[in-house]
Amino acid sequence: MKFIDSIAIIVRAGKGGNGIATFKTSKAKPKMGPDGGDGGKGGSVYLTGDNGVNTLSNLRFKGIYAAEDGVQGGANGCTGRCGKDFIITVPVGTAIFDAETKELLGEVMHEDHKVLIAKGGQKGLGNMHWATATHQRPEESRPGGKGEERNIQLELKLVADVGLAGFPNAGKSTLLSVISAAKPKIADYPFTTLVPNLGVVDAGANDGYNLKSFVMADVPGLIEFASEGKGLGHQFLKHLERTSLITYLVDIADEERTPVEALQILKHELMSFSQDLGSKPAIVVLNKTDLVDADIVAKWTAEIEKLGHEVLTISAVTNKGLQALKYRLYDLIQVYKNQVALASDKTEEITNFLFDRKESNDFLGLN
Ligand SMILES: Nc1nc2c(ncn2[C@@H]2O[C@H](COP(=O)(O)OP(=O)(O)OP(=O)(O)O)[C@@H](O)[C@H]2O)c(=O)[nH]1
Ligand SMILES: [Mg+2]
Repeated sequence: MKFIDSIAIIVRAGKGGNGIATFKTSKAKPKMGPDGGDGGKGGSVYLTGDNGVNTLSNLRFKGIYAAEDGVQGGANGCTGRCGKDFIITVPVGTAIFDAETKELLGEVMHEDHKVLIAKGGQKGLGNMHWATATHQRPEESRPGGKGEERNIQLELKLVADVGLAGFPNAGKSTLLSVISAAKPKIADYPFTTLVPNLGVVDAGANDGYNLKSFVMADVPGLIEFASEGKGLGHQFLKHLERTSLITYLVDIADEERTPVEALQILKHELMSFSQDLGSKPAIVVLNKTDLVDADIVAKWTAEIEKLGHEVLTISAVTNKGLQALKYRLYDLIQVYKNQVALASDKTEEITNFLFDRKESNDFLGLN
């Protein structure tokens, strides 16, 4: 399936059903009171998160997503049926922007998280509401309200625990394919990977209860000046932003640059893209150790450690060092998540602010 991580759509909520002005009728008493019923509320449009979906591709077939209108009220005080909501399923991690103002309207944060993006019109009121002792045959009724319509831009940032940052051909896809069930394309030439791949890595049920797993993202290879838009890396660097941990995957046998040079360029690109991304917790993994002697591995491990990085050495092809890597990544993710949990009150506040503001605007009729 084609991978799409940015798409503009129109969402249209249903109009509220009109209230009507009718009167009870009886042959014996022709002048009876009002019985016009209310209309039904218009359906709203929501986005909801689904962990099983990881692209916005299915939204490209249709430009307008419309919920149903509410039905008009009836005589005898009958209320019209409410319009059905329209629910659009998107990947977790989809951010919603107003396409015109670019304002961030909300974000789909987790599975089943439902975000209102176009509120259905209010129901109309029947003439029964206007009846008073001195106004017994009201002709008034209120039409249903208009449903909201918005042009929205959806932007997907994949949610993974670990992101692989490396030059083309470093072995990122190979690594993902040997430690998860993902089957990305692997080849002996640069830029094999054109779209991000996610894989669930099972680090082993070593506490006897919990399955210790995490999600790893293999993104297309980065090159120097990727942060300025060169190569394919730029448009995918944003996917690394949401990961807890960056793994710099470096080809120790690369003839074009030393592991230290490779690491410095990669770090520079991440930092130039965003300071947040560049200062994320990270480890360095030296790959393809099967192609060089042990003293070379020891030398570059020491050089990179001197720069203050934790280093692990692997061979994705011979499986050397993979179990140690899985355990270490799992543990580091837990450390990171605990730190985030401690700071999470603040995060909650920011998210709630976005939704509260939207909801209160709805309530006040400002949207
Ligand atoms: N000898 C050896 N070769 C490896 C190892 N890991 C990967 N390779 C080879 O390196 C080449 C590139 O591997 P990929 O996994 O496609 O590299 P990538 O980083 O995903 O590359 P892009 O998708 O282009 O960014 C393939 O020919 C792999 O077989 C390793 O540990 N040892
Ligand atoms: Mg690849």
